[in-house]
Amino acid sequence: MDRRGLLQLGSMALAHAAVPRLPIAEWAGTRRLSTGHPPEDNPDYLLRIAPVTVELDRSHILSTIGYNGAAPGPLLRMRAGRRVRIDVVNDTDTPELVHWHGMLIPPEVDGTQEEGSPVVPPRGRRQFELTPGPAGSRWYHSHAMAMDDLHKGAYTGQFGFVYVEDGNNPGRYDQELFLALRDWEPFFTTTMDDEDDDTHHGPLPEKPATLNSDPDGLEVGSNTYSINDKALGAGDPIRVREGQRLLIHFLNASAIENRRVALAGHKMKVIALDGNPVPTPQTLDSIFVGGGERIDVVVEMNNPGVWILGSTEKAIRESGLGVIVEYAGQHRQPQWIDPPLAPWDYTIFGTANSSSLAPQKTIELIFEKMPGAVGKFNLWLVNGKPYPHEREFVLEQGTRYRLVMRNRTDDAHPMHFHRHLWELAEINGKKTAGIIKDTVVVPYFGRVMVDFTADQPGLALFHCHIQQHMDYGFKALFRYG
Ligand SMILES: [Cu+2]
Repeated sequence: MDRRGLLQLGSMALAHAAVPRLPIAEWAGTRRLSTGHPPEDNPDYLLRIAPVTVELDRSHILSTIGYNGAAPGPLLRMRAGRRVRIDVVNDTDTPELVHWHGMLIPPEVDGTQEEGSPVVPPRGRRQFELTPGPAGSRWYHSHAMAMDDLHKGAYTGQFGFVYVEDGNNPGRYDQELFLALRDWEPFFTTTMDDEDDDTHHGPLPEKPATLNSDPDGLEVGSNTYSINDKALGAGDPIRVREGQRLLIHFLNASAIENRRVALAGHKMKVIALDGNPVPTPQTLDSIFVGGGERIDVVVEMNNPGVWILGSTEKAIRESGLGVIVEYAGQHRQPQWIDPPLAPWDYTIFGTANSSSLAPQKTIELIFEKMPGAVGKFNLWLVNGKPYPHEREFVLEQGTRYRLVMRNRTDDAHPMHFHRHLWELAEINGKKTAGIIKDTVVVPYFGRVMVDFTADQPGLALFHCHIQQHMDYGFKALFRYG
């Protein structure tokens, strides 16, 4: 390791020591030059991909691949519009890709093989240069294919937050927390204990008249969970005082499942979805976070006690997906209270009319599952076939499109579009506007419409954010004509 590497790791370790509970380390900041471009070969950030151990609790220490010696990796704070150089060092034996989720950046640095981004070679190093934006909660993660290897891609600890600042304060708050929901030690299973029912509201507009009765292939499950790198009860609690306001940035960094979480004894005011402020903030008992999605909430600490923030599912919460929130001077057992569970409905955060152009063209996207069609696994189809598609999805520069996503499967899928932002238009027949997202959960047998302007030339990947679904066909490449 060169001297600079040692310095960077040294400052990172200090930052970790100062904030033990949260893997937050703005460690490259001290090295950033105050004006102009850094000279060539002088990165603003360095990410080192290498084996890490994660101590979920004292008796549960696991081995995975992570960034800079930890999982999650460091919180990277960037300035919207200020160009940065990022060096990625790959200390593993397999090629890697770092994807910058939610950023409007060119395909060469977006971090997917499908779009032609270069890999970081095994035992190699590569520099990426990008202009972060838009402002808000973004994240970075491995975009490597895993297929049937549950020690690769998004199953590993290769994920972390990027917060892109633009100088606008998202409201007054006393503490800012970044909480990533995670599962670990994935395995193949036929029984999925998921929370997809939460996305069901009312009709099932895309339910086929006859259902495929072939037995399902193996999917991926987990019994081990955490928030950031700690299981519920391990690590330090989140310490608060009565009267404080917490700003919490949630991320579902799971490769497997959508999640619903709540903070017992409190309501959460949702102010942003996928890092983008919503037109109509709503105060709710719980939130539903699809794989890859982010939700920013503000919580008024107005109910002194010791509480659990975690999964609304008992088994999942008690297997680690939670964290204790402790008011100053309170010393009782952490309490959980089941919140009333209303169906998750994106449209309540919207407004009546879009300020953007009406869509000029419509693209239909039909999702289907072929149970057990690839050996032990299911095959996933977009418009009748798995990836790759040839020239089905060709965009005209400047045109505003409507995507109509018809989910003819019995799973909810968090669909993600790279390098573009969607405006939600309709969820299962309910119209909305003004909600800007890069990932949207399409309910099972449900229909979601989103609009976007084709203003980011180059290849753009569209896919389900559940790693196994993506690997087995559930993706499509959009190109510009
Ligand atoms: Cu999926």
